[in-house]
Amino acid sequence: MPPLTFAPDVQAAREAGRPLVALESTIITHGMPWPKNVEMARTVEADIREAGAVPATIAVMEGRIHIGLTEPQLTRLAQAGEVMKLSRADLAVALATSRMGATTVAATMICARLAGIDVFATGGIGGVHQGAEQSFDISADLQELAQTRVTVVAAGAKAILDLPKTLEVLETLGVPVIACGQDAFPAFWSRDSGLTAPLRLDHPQDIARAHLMRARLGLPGGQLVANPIPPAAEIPADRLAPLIAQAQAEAAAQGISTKSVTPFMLSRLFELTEGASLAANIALVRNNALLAAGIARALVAERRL
Ligand code: PSU
Ligand code: MN
Repeated sequence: MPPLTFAPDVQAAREAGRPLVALESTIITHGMPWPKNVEMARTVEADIREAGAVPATIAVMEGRIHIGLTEPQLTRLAQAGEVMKLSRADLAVALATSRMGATTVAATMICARLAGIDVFATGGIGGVHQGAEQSFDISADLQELAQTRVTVVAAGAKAILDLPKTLEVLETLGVPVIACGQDAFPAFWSRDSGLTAPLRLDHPQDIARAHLMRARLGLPGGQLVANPIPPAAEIPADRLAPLIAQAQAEAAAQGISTKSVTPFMLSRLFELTEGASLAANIALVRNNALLAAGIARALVAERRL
């Protein structure tokens, strides 16, 4: 039996068959600075409730996978200095040794699946890093999408990544990449990466049906739903490009590698954009939470048919 602890409201939702949306915690501990991180987490949870679903923020504490955090747990996690960043490789070690850990997209998918939650909202997924032909830095998030049956709603992937290579790897792994509301694959802070997404579905009901169809076909793996940032919150790609290049050069000069690459790039960009990247980040996560709630509701309705 996996060591799962459900928050009381999540447990009640499970028993009543209400729609649930999983949320990751690495975005809180390694993706945004205190106290904006905890404010974002609370706001996104409230958004999901308002949209008629129940949020379940996932993290590892005291040897248990928590599916849904209480308010004190959320604050403790957001404020803690030493939190492990947990991907598939790290989950069991963190649990076995009772370390506090925040789940990435990959680990959140694993935990959501164990908890029977089909839909997960985040900001951006990990992908193929620029220079991966040298560094081999490809996020475990991509492989997880290929093997764990959870629909992940993200605003595409950041321009700190190599987006064409990220789409190529997803195609190789057989992961459906579905743009919502447009043909273009979105690039996190910008609505259009200049690349066309392989698939497009504009309605939560269709995304829910495709999720269920994968199960009927016996296909493992999830779906990546790429939801563009709202127009008002967008940051033009040409404003970010030189700042991304600068942060990348600093990362290389300082020998930043493996798990530290993404957090380093995120925090440097927050500094270099004087907080503008953070405001956009929060807007897009909220937007993804709303779409995820719609998909979760549609799944409940489809299963009742
Ligand atoms: N991209 C973002 N914000 C994030 C992350 C990615 O725009 O917070 C986090 C997510 O938790 C993602 C992880 O799963 O970073 C990927 O890390 P890595 O590249 O080390 O696999
Ligand atoms: Mn990596």
